[in-house]
Amino acid sequence: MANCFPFRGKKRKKLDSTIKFNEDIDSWKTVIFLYNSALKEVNTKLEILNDEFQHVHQYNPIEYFKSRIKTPESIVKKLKRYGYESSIDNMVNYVNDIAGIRIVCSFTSDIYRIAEMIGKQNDLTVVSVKDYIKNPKENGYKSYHMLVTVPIFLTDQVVDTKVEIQIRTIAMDFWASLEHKIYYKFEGNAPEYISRELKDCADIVSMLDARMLRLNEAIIQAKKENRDAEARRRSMQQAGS
Ligand code: 0O2
Repeated sequence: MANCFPFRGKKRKKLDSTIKFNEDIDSWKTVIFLYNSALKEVNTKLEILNDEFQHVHQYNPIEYFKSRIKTPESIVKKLKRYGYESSIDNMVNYVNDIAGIRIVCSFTSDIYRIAEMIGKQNDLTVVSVKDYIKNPKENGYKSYHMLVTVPIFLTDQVVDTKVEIQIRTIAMDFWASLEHKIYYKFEGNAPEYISRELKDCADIVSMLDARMLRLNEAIIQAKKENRDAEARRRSMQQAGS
């Protein structure tokens, strides 16, 4: 799909080759500039998609979304964990979530709706998907991750830049945010009973999500029945007058 995109004669490059080219100047700044630009592009797309959805269906699938650039410390930690030296080349090639966007929505069904809308954007390339909702992690973590690339149009070239999009419900986000803090407090070595408690909480969160989804479906159905009953009442009134 990437090759179909029109780049008006500009050379299309991957981020690592751009960095080599700029190594003498200020490669760190160049990289961060590209990731920031990629976040701006995807943020705008999400705003437009959400507004359009509201306009067409009178419903916002996205509660809110936020973006961030990974801190240098966190990048170095991840490279170390993967067994790579800390270099700009390695960070661009092996750390996929330097530019990250987290989308929080109300219901699990919204997650797949949003993922589908993102997948249909012609100028985004979906590189990979990790569905931790269908396949939760052992600790109970649930979320839908999409790794996409977005073309950044510079004056003389187009650079495909990676953005990791995480999509989850409010309840999943609540659990993940607390688990993240606890994980960092124990640097990954939380006592067994704490991990067990966290997993129990993840199960409660999943149950809550399922109940809220069923409740929402029941509300939609009840509203539809009310509308239908009102329409029948009106047409009987008209027939009688
Ligand atoms: P931070 O501080 O949030 O940035 P990959 O190289 O992409 O195959 P990676 O990066 O582990 O391997 O991929 P994955 O599984 O997509 O995880 C990326 C991010 O998802 C993490 O980034 C977290 O934000 C989130 N995440 C993944 N697993 C968990 C989990 O068990 N608990 C919580 N709370 N979040 C999780 P970082 O760099 O770990 O952290």
